[in-house]
Amino acid sequence: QAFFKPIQDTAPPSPTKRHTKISVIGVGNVGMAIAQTILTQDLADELALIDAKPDKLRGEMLDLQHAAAFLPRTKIVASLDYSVTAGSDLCIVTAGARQNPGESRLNLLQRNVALFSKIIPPLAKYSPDSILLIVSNPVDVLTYVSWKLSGFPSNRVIGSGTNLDSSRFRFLIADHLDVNAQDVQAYIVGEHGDSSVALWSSISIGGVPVLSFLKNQQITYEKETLENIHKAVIESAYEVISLKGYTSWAIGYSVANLARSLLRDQRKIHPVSVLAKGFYGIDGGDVFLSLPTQLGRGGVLGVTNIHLTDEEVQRLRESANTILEVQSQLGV
Ligand code: 6V0
Repeated sequence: QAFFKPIQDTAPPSPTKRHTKISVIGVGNVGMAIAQTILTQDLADELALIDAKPDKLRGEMLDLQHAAAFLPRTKIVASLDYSVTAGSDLCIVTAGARQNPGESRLNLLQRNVALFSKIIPPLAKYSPDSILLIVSNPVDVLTYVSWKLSGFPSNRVIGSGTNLDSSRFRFLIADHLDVNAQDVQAYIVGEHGDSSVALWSSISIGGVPVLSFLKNQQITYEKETLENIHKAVIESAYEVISLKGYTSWAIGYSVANLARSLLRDQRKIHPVSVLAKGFYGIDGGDVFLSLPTQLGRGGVLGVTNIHLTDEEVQRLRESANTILEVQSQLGV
């Protein structure tokens, strides 16, 4: 029932072009912001959606499909059944209980671990070569849980971690100094949450290291100003949630940016949650937390070895211990 009639001697389609497939698990505020950013940025040939609520799932699928006339061509499918995710290159997990106003991320844990034991095994079964990208909170512990449940090598299990915190950080520094956030190199590492660590020593703008520049110019930079910026980053999520009920746009862009680095082999450095054992003196056990990591088609390509001050190393280890302590109560 071809609409067009082929011209004479048409060769069969070449099988060489790779078909890129992304699955998004959970079509809530976060999953849909990610899905729509993936579509507008033309990152996949096929997008599969999964959720536990059939009406919501079908409604969201149709709503996205109806935008086809305005978007790069992407096949959009949705189902309650995980077979729809088969052959994914990247599985992004956003399903979960939502963080309530004032609720700490760690409180969400027990609810979400039970849920993940139903989500990760079928994903791993249908897409055994995929990269898992975990977004649900508490993201570091759930990335560890996903690593255990999937049996995947650790280079293919990544948490979105402090990628979002770092972009909030870059925005606030840029705003404070009136520069473009894209010119600000700055990392927040460690736990995505209250014990995250701001790496002040490595901040640079347009290649100029900020702290040593200020010292050379004998500008006294009040430590308090710096700490307030980090505090504002930590409070950002709570503030947005208390104002609009959830966060969505920034996490949507930040996860689509990770998807691009992974699937398009960008080899860019992102602060994301990876198996951190053995780095920066973290040796207390298997723990996932965010470190500046190079991402490409193979997943985690490596962790960068940036210089940290003694205080930053100390804080990073404390961040690791906070997560390990929670993990020890899980029995996963
Ligand atoms: P939401 O809008 O409540 O969406 C969650 C979705 O998951 C809903 O559509 C549910 O129906 C679905 N769901 C629940 N159980 C299942 C299941 N077993 N299988 C499939 N789907 C299921 O929440 P929202 O989208 O706002 O947040 C999702 C998660 O992302 C939460 O855990 C947030 O805390 C987390 N975030 C993580 C961020 C990060 O930087 N890592 C940032 C923002 C939010």
